[in-house]
Amino acid sequence: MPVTYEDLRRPPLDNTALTVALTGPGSLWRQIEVLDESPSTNAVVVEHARVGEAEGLVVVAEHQTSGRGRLDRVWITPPRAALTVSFLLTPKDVPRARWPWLPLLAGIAVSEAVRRVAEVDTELKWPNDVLMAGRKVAGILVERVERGVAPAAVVGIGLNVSSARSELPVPAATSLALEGAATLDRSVILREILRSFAALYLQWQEERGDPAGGLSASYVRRCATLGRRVRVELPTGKQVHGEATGIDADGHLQVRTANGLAVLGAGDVVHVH
Ligand code: BT5
Repeated sequence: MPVTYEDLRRPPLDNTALTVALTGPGSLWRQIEVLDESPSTNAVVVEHARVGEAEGLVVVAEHQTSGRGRLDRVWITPPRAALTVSFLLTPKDVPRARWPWLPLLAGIAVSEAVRRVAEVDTELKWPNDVLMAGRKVAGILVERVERGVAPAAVVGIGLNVSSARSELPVPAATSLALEGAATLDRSVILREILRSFAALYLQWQEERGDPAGGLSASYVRRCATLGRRVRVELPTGKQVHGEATGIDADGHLQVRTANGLAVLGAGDVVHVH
């Protein structure tokens, strides 16, 4: 295949280098697998989870051909222009009711990582969007796999890295390149996201899922949804209007409405201006 300018700007990920950097004694991450192409890294890791794979598997795709969003929506990224990664967790010490914190922890990890290595600020939109200048730079999808005694969670992150405006699927999307990031090195960014997530996850497990120990404050500080007037479109099709006032211990969004406090576990939030 001819080497084009595009290829040079978008070098492949090095599976061995990532493995050396991220796995080893004491690390949450046991195995890193970089696939050239995959329909969906979440689908791959869900399959592994179903057959009993242990915590700490990370699957990254250079190109995802049927990336999943929530509620049957799609996630579209060009080859090597984005990070598309999923990992397997089995949170043993955290009650199930607290698992909705997982996408929030992933959002904090992405935000911390891009701040540290790409030197840019992001805002989180509850529950699963990472925004830059009001546009979505990353999306998070957490799926739960029931498997007897040790249910698993698959956390998927899609982060637009070098995508040009014309390569983004919707006008409300952006990429690190478009927002002036200091690095577009996917390997560096991925390592930092995984390290950051592992530290947050360890703390969350140690605190048995109670976010009051500092995780809640970390999320709230970065969350653009709180204090805003919002319209939340629920999976049932209903809408809730009001002011987003807080996130509870289960990761649910609290909205003060004309009819009292609504506590929401899922939904699409629109920040109303
Ligand atoms: C999400 O869903 O934001 C979750 C996206 C998770 C993607 C990762 S990639 C690795 C792993 N493997 C997978 O198969 N999935 C995960 P949701 O909130 O439903 O947003 C989906 C909507 O975002 C779409 O309907 C589009 O409007 C928009 N969208 C699609 N591709 C996008 C992109 N590259 N950048 C920004 N927005 C996008």
